[in-house]
Amino acid sequence: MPANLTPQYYEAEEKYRRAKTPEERIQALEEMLKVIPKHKGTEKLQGDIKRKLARVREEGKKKKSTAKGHDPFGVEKQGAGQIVLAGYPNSGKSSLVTSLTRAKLKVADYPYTTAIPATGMMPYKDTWVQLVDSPPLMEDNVPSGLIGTFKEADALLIIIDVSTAECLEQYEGLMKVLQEREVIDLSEEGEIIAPISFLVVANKIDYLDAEENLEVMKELMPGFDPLTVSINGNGLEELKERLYNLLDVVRIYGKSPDRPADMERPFILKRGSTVLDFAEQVHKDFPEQLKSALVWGSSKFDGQAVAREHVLEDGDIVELQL
Ligand SMILES: Nc1nc2c(ncn2[C@@H]2O[C@H](COP(=O)(O)OP(=O)(O)OP(=O)(O)O)[C@@H](O)[C@H]2O)c(=O)[nH]1
Ligand SMILES: [Mg+2]
Repeated sequence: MPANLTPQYYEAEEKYRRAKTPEERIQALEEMLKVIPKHKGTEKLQGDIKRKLARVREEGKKKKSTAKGHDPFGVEKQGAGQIVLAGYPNSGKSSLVTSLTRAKLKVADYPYTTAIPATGMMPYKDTWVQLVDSPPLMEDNVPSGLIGTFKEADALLIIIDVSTAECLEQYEGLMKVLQEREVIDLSEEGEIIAPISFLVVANKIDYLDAEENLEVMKELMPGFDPLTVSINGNGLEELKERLYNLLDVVRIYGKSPDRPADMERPFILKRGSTVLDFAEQVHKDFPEQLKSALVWGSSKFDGQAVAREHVLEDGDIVELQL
């Protein structure tokens, strides 16, 4: 018997898919049970949802009871992507996250202020990028768990403090430890071939000797040309853009037939994703049901029917026809 699921049901299921916390998951599953059409054709699905609900409630309880064993270095991803900061003590990691997000983090003029990762959400265009502040990293001081945080990230932001003449040692030290721990890789020519995308910034450029320190570094390392920033505003707008670009994603807006597109909450997909990838993200059953899709943006004309393999571009509006 066909399930004949309603738009309300798919909406609730989408909420479930997008849920970040056990509480949100429970709420969405409860809603799915409430709105699912009650007939023979949905009995199996109702059973599945009930079992899922029981499992998520159980996991929620367990999580609470083992809260002490929570791993602070396993940072749950949120928003369009996760970027983790890496830098020497006192280089300005917490200050930068504070400047770019609304997070309130401890900043101090002494080293080793930050002991565990902390997050902040950076608004960019109509989406958010998650920034993760981290405890300091040095060759002889690698906080246990931090390498795992780097490897799980979508990208890294490497901070060099150019207010000090030791900025070159900082850069070399960071690169060495990241390479030794296989977060990044170096080619035989010494070029960075990182499996993870990253950006290097020279922070504290507002300091008196900063420009000079950076010049010395550039002379010693031809080709080295980091973005210069300072927490009082230098380069921060460009930094936001470069951070977002590191994620290499596109924003796609969903449209239901006979309704205007939802321009408030874009779906985030890796650049190069197709209509089929989009359908999969909206609902796991959609790729199978997909008959065609209408696209506004990357198509030749607005509302053009395109193939499943059509590559979507940033800002596209897509109406899936099932
Ligand atoms: N003038 C100036 N000061 C900065 C800048 N960035 C950070 N600072 C100062 O540098 C000091 C260290 O900043 P933090 O943000 O705590 O540095 P951190 O890298 O998080 O330090 P740890 O947590 O110890 O690793 C603070 O006194 C900040 O106010 C900057 O761009 N310009
Ligand atoms: Mg800090």
